Amino acid sequence: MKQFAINQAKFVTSVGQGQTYPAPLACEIAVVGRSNVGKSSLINCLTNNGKLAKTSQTPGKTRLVNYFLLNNAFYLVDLPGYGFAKRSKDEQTEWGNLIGSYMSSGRPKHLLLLVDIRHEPSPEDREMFRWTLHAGVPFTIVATKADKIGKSQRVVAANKAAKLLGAPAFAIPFSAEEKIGKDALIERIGQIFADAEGQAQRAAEQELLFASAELAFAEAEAQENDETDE
Ligand SMILES: Nc1nc2c(ncn2[C@@H]2O[C@H](COP(=O)(O)OP(=O)(O)O)[C@@H](O)[C@H]2O)c(=O)[nH]1
Ligand SMILES: [Mg+2]
Repeated sequence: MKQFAINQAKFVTSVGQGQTYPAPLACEIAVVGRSNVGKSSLINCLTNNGKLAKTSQTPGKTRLVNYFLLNNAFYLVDLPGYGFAKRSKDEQTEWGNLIGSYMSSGRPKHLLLLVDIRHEPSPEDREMFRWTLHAGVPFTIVATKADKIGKSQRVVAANKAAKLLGAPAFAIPFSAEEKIGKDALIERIGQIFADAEGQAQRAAEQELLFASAELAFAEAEAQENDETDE
């Protein structure tokens, strides 16, 4: 099979609380994690475009759900980060509402949960993980900034971070800086995309089946009525 690649990426739109999301696609993958964990850098790395998602702004400044269209086929979504201490209560509520409505919208087909490979997950990381389980959205854990630790420790540290989050002990070690784990993550995205397309296809086939069965049923009923009329 031809290897999956990301060869096209463009910004679509930013969505704030109460605003309309873009027309849905079969596959939508959201990038989740605390401010500064490396969400935007990861998106830029995957798309080979250093300017696509804005990086290293004042942490917490990104308050919008940013949509990117990849390969003209699926969305990669940059979600606003959490865990910025200087945030006011109002801002935290705003963040909670935005993420809450996004998570329960049925739009995300998969979440990339980002944790820093060097640090124990924060209470907010764990909270976000519980939210993910609650929403029932499949996820992949990505341990960012893997360049910051020795090569021999990366796999162990990444898996440990996943375990501390409360998940099965598996995470992809990743570095936007040194492109560590880039191929692995692109391959994973390829699988997610293929699954989502397959699911959408099956749903469409099922709908067609229902429609034709309903039609046949209505026709049979009409014929039966004709016969009793005679
Ligand atoms: N060493 C290293 N630094 C990174 C990596 N990814 C992101 N950063 C840095 O971490 C900071 C926050 O990155 P950003 O992508 O804006 O994080 P976001 O807030 O989660 O979107 C920036 O200064 C980045 O340069 C990485 O893989 N390795
Ligand atoms: Mg960002």
